Amino acid sequence: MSVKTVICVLWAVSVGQTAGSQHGPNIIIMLMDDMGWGDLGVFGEPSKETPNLDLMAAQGMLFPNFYTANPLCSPCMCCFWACLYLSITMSLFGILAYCCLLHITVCCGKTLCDLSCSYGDAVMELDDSIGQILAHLVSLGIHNNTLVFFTSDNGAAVMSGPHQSGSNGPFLCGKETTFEGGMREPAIAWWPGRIPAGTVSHQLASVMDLFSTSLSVAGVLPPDDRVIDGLDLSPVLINNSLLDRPIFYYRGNQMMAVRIGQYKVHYWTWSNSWEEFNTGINFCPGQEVPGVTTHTQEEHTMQPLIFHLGQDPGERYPISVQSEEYQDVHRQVTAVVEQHQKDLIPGMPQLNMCDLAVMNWSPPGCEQLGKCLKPPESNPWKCVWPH
Ligand SMILES: [Ca+2]
Repeated sequence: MSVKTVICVLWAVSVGQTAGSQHGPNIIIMLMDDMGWGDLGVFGEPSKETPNLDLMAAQGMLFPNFYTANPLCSPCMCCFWACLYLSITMSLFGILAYCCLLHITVCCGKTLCDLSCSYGDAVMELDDSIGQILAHLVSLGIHNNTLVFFTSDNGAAVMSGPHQSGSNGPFLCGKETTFEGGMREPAIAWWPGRIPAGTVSHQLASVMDLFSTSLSVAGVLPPDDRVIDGLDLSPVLINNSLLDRPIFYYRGNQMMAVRIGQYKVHYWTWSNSWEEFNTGINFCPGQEVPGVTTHTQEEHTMQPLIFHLGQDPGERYPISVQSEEYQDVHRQVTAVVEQHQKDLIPGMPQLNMCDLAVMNWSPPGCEQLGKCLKPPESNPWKCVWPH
């Protein structure tokens, strides 16, 4: 079986930067595709396949409580494009933006079609590349003026099987779900001389914060004609401050859960449909939790499921609704959710277009196999996504 891992690396590099420059810092954001929290040696991956990322964490700040904005690729990527789009209007910055979609055809040094390699091989290639990028920054002498942030767009796609996907460590389920395995991501910030080396921040943080943070470290004010959901993490990066904030877990337009402090409160639960599950697709293989990893969309609005992620990172043991702890958390989170719903301005969906012409009619290598199909005429229509 071949492994196809896609990495999207977004670079925002200020032009003409040299050591000791008076201009704003360079900012590099590295966004991995489907890499899981548990894939990094520094988070406990036993085969230690990420020495460069582990070194990056040792030289920078590790975020064990970092979240994506959505457990699927595209909505998460949008945060970054929005960030870059606004960034290129900045007068202080010259921006070079590259999106490198690197199908890891290089792993094992062969082409993808006849490739036999594991997810671990792809991770090792990726880790090596990141080591080279950081070393290059040092060799250019611009490392003290460059913020590098590493994270992933969603959790590991555990439905693909143990050798074809990454690890979400102790967390429940994976990609496409709003359980921790789908939304909690590995994250490292690196900026020698500014971010204290070897630090761990327990800040609840989100990929959306990278926009506000990038503006802040560049000395640019955010636009004031809209609500910005991300926080400026620069006090966290520089002073290891802790900012009080909730994390909202969305699947499509539905707010599924909220985290405040160590508590996670599920208003809805869903893994995938029975229909899909019965075809052999399991978003939570070996991790079914009755009443939690449900195959129908279950509403718990009146009596949400509450977990203490510090004591129960796998979301297996809901806190008793009779307990004082439950009542306290429920009271607190209700106020947070009411405020959130009051402030929320729904956006217009922009990713609900389908077009048969852009589907994978001609996968790489199909010519050799004689199995290429001719795509139909482009005829996009508005379609409904189930999540
Ligand atoms: Ca992804």
